[in-house]
Amino acid sequence: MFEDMVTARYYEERLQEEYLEGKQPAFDISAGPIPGELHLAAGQEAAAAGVCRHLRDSDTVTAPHRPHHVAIAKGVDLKRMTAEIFGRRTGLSKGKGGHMHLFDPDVNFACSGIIAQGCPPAVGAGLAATKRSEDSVAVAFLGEGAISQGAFLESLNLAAVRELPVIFVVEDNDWAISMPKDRVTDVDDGSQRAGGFDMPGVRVDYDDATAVYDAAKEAIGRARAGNGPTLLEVQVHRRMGHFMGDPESYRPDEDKEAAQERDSIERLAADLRSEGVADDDIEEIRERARDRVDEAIEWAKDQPEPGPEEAYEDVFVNPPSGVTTEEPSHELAGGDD
Ligand SMILES: Cc1ncc(C[n+]2csc(CCOP(=O)(O)OP(=O)(O)O)c2C)c(N)n1
Ligand SMILES: [Mg+2]
Repeated sequence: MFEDMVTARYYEERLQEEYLEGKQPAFDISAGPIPGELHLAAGQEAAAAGVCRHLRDSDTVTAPHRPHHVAIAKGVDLKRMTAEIFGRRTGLSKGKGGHMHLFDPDVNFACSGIIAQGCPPAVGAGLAATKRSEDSVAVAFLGEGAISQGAFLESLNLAAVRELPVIFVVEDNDWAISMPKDRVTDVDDGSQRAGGFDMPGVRVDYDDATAVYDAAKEAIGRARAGNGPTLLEVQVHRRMGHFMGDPESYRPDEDKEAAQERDSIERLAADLRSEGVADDDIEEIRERARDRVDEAIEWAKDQPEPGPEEAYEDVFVNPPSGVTTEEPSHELAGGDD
């Protein structure tokens, strides 16, 4: 878990540097080697690490728009994921998806920029496992801002009614972009949603990887044994803005400071030390993580970009409606003009 967490944190620190290249001083979101939005998960690593430690490659995980820590903990290929984020041809989605659309069928991982969108496919994966008499499980990660979405509530219902092996993991970082939780949800504890569907609801109040691990062990064991779904909420902390470049002018300073003060990585490091793990061994894990990340980023930056003609490949409609490869016809366009 510690290695997954430090890998995710360092990975995102490196992505930040790459992302900012060429975007400043006026913050041009389309400039630089990683154009578009970038949502970082610093402060949320414990949720992913504690849950995914119990998973096999054959288990399915869906994640939302803040996916890197989950993808890393699920074992997504780091090089191909990085190439995807840089928009390169060898990326997981051939460079067409970017950081919010990482798909890795080798380890059954998918994510989406549409919040709560991962819930129905996770229920589908759970249903498929049941029909095939396999003991695979599916885990849908989502933010607390998505717990009133229809897709989430309908997924809870179907998973409960069919007793499917699905675990819904809510990462409660208290914010949905600039919207504090208490302005959009009346319950403090999102796991209470489970009660309405007659499924267990569990909340881990602190972003302690070990506590998440214990709670997830029970939920995943339950699902694997054919005893149905669980809703697990984990209190995490958003150490950064909603996306890179977010000035966070809406966020009280005390809240920002509180998020900086509690760091689940340092907490786990302290736990490891108290269990007798030597400082050198902890440092070795950090170094191995840094080397792996640096190598993935260097590799990805060397990869070719897709050609314009590849835009029409791997799409449902080809060519997309209204697009033709033929030269425009002047006659059709209106005679002499
Ligand atoms: C269905 C849908 N509505 C709105 C958005 C725009 N949007 C992107 S992120 C976000 C807030 C998400 O908050 P939360 O679920 O708490 O996740 P967090 O960003 O805190 O990780 C919104 C509203 C979206 N992506 N999808
Ligand atoms: Mg949130």
